[in-house]
Amino acid sequence: MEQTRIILDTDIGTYYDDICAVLFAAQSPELKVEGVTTCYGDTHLRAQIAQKALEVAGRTDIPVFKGIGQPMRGHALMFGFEGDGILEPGEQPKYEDQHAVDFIIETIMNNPGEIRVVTLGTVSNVAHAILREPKVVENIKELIIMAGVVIPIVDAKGVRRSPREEYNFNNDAIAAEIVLKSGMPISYVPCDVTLDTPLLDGDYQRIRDTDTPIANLVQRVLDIWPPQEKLIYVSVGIPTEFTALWLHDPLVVMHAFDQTLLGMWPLHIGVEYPPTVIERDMVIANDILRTVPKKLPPNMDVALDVDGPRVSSFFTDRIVAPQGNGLASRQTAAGATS
Ligand SMILES: [Ca+2]
Repeated sequence: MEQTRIILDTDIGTYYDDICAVLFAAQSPELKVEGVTTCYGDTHLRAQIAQKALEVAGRTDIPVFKGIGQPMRGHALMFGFEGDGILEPGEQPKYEDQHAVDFIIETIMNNPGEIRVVTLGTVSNVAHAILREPKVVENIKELIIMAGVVIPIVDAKGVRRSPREEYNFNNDAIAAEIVLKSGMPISYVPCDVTLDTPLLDGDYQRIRDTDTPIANLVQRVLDIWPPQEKLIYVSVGIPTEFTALWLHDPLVVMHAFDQTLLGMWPLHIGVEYPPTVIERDMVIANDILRTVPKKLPPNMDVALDVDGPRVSSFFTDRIVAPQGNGLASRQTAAGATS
């Protein structure tokens, strides 16, 4: 089996779904994860969290690199649970010395046409890689982005679930603009689509019923989320209750090697900064990056629909599988024949 080679770029620690994506990737023999790179805010802490997740998964063969924490404009607003339930007090997992941007450039340029980069947070590291070595644009196989909004959706309670000020892009909007306009081959998976991938109750129960280090770690992280979600919403003036455990980030990792889950359409996505009503903060902002479909020649492939139930079961199958999910035996078998 030929493996899909990816770099996983993540703001692991803010929400629950990045660590779920890292563990899903670690448990997927279809993938050769060249490295995990961290973005946004305290990228040192995030690298430690990623390293710990890979240790739990028995995948210390995957190197972890600290990336860019500060957006090109403004400041990183840290929120979320940032490692609670993952790192023990005082625990300091050791990751690589090389910088994430150097690693991304080196890996792409040494393997032209081979490497997919999957971004699960800000696209700061990719933007810096483009600025430092513009040839990554023509040498990357594909950039798969989980970010932004194409068609905002409002739930039955009138709460806008996919806000125009979506955070992965707007936590470093200049980086997002550089990447979206770069000409890289892009698969764009906006959060209005990933919001169709709740972890279903039966699958959540399968994780609870599984007593392995990986399943236990996922359960600890998922258990922390509902009160966090409530605090995040109430802090911006929207009373809400727990909604769902969406599998935003695991979904885009799946798409790297299984293109049957998402309906992808060639579209032109423009980048604009029109005055934007931010209902959550009750202000109008002039610096919010919006991604808007245009009736122009396509510039990327855009996800417009998803098989949500299959995402939930696929994710769960990998999380409840034994550590390594047969990966070592498959690698040995591949090595024996080469
Ligand atoms: Ca993320």
